[in-house]
Amino acid sequence: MIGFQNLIGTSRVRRKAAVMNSEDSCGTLTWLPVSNYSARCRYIILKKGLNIKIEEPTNGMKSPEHLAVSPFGQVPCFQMENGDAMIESLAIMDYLIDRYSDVEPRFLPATPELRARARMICQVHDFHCGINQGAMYRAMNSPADREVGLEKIRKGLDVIELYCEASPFMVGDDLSIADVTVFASSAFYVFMLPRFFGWDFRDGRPKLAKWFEYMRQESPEAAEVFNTVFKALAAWEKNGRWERLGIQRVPSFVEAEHELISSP
Ligand SMILES: N[C@@H](CCC(=O)N[C@@H](CS)C(=O)NCC(=O)O)C(=O)O
Repeated sequence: MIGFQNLIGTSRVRRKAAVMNSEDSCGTLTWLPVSNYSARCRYIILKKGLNIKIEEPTNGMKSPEHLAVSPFGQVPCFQMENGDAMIESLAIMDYLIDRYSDVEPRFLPATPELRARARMICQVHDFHCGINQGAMYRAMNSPADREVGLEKIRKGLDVIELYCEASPFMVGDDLSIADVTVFASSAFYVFMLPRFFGWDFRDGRPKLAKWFEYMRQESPEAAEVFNTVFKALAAWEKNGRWERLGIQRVPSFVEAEHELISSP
């Protein structure tokens, strides 16, 4: 079991004393380092400085132990203080934001309109980019199917570009679930798209490019979340994941030093 305090010790977050000092954890997040959906929950946990245990599935994703708390055999899932388990990362994020609404940052834009827009961006991400993300790293029936999936991700990103304010956040003046969601997945886009498919998610999307430059430096927690996913993908590549799929690195791809984020 890894408490976040063991992973990162330099949070500038203002914390509620009861949350910081409690010996008892306020729940358990089950995750995998490569999981972007887990990463967005973890971002909130780290930024708020919550005393939540973070652990990997007991005996693997499809074990009876994990299926008992996560019926689809997926991550993330969250076990609350009262023992109830919940799945679906958006719901977990909502719960953490609501339950710890008095702990900064609140992840709530200032008005109902902005809050609705933040959630809309999350849902555009989930229903267009997230649902098709396997096209970047899973076996598909054919190269044409893979291209269809990638095209849907492109279209989802185009729509997110439309709504992104880059102010510097996605929406309004505050960090929100929209930033957390797209930033967690940006580790996927930065790692996989240029290496294996020859495009950059920022190209032709100036607001997303500006927003990403800000988010890269947003906080040590943001950097930690991004780098964890990125390094897990690098381990996948080292283990031959894309070779086994018959996908080679794009010959012109040049590894850039600044892809991993140095902690601000
Ligand atoms: N809608 C779910 C999606 C969760 C999901 O797809 N998790 C991935 C990891 S990022 C997973 O567990 N994949 C393994 C599988 O589906 O077998 C959520 O938002 O939590």
